[in-house]
Amino acid sequence: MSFFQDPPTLGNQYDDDALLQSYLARTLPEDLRRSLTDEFRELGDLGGNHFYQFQLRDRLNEPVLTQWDAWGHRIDQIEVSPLWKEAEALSARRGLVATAYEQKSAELSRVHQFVLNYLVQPSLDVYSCPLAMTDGAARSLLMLGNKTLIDRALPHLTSRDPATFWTSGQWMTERTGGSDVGLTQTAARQSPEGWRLYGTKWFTSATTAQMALTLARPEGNGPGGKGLSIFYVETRDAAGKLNGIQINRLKDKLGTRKVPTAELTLDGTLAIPVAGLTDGIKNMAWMLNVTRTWNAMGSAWSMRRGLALARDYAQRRVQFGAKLAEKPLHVDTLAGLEAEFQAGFLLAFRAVELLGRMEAKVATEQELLLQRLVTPLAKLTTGRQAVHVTSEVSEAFGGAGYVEDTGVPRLQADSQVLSIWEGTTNVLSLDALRALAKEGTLEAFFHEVEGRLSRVKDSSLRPCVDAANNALEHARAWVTGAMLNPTALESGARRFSL
Ligand code: MFK
Ligand code: FAD
Repeated sequence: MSFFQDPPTLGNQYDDDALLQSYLARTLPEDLRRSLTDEFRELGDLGGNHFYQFQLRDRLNEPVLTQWDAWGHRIDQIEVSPLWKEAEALSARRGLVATAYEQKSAELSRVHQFVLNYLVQPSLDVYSCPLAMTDGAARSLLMLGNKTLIDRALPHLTSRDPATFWTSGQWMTERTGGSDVGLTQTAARQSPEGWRLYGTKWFTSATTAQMALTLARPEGNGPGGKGLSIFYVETRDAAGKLNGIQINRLKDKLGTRKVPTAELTLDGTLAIPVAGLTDGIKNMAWMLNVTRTWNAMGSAWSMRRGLALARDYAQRRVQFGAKLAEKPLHVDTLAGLEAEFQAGFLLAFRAVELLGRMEAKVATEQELLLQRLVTPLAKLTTGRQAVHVTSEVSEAFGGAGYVEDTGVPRLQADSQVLSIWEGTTNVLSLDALRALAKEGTLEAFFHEVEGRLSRVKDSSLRPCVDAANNALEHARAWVTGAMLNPTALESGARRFSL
């Protein structure tokens, strides 16, 4: 009889996740955890069943840009995939952004929000990208305090009604540089109708968004990030006409192929300064803080999805007379990946907890310093982990892991960007050093890690605790020594951060 391999399957992504459940038992007060369990289970079901199946069916659909209509009008319409359309409605209804702003779980609202996302996002083909930027825009508007723009946009960005929900873009990167954003060439000029922007944005991912926050240099301003201003842009007018924006083309990318990443020309785009006419990069940092936290969580949920599939497959695939799940070397390989994922999960959720405490205004001084440091560390560490783990997951499927319609290679291709966008590993290592330079941060960091190590009671973990303490001592000695030598500090930043 011919043999056909059973494909991997997923179950309820909440019920199946022992790590998540133990984390929630430790982190949420019992009453809160109980009150959220049904919601988590519903999202776990959507992530493991309906949307996972939808994702497999939707595999070949990609965004399509139509630049001209039949009669020669420039229209620049992007049609996204059916899965993305449903993901947008789901995001509003399930409060995938709103939960953080409603603050029903007080300082744990960010944990609440990111658990919802963790359970469903791996089946939504990187719809997390526009949501991350939407969340970042909402937080930026609130922190920058422009009341008119808050009144105008916040109800949309945090809406639970699909009919009124908006997403936001984040247009920073230009041809001159995505790391060195201070080189931005887009100019802002006054006109009778208000400020207008002229320039090219080289990577814009949420191109179907209703609004964006972007950077431009008001005429007469000096160079660098200080001479830039952060602007609010609505992409279309009430009639649906683009606001002085041309969508030149969609990028042909290795992964994130469902994300309509485009190149834009801004030619007289009406825009409103959000917070004065200088310090654009500094003001954009609120956005980066939130989107980098999303990135760290995105790495965690990508690793988790890969391992859930690989573990299930190991129960189904028989080689050399036994299931892979019974082959000691395969088990050891998956266990190593699981350990890496669990470390990334806990680091990402630590960044989430600190963000939530900061936003709820209950963070201590030490926690504020820690939050500034842990955000880039979590983003850069988990980004590299996700690239490694999802590559190993492909290998755990053998040849099937290289064949597109199994859905496995997509996970690897989509993860490759997690260490590039939102600041590369090197750029974030340097950012971590800048954070460390602030007085008290180093002490806050060591206090946090030492405190956690001292709470480990299980004696079988003693060797791990000793190794971690040694690494900590090594890091302390390196930072103290390297502080005296700027070149050593910069060239060693990545080794230190990872
Ligand atoms: C699941 C997936 C979710 C994610 C989806 C996302 C989709 C993709 C979207 C993107 O990729 S959007 C583009 C993201 N781009 C970046 O992340 C830029 C990477 N480059 C950097 O981060 C550079 O370090 C930076 C542009 C910030 C350096 O520019 P500068 O001109 O050298 O700025 P500088 O002097 O370091 O900082 C200027 C001010 O901002 C300083 O304040 P002061 O003026 O008071 O001294 C800094 O302290 C402050 N600042 C910079 N970075 C900060 C920050 N403050 C807080 N947090 C930060 N991270
Ligand atoms: P470069 O800055 O040229 O970096 C090249 C290399 O140099 C990297 O390895 C980097 O680590 C290294 N490097 C740079 N500076 C230093 C340094 N000082 N020391 C050591 N090493 C350094 N941008 C947006 O604004 N909005 C978006 O929506 C958006 N979407 C994106 C979607 C995708 C799929 C991708 C791939 C990118 C997107 N980006 C977006 C752009 C992204 O943020 C940038 O590509 C990224 O920040 C890197 O910038 P760059 O491409 O100019 O690389």
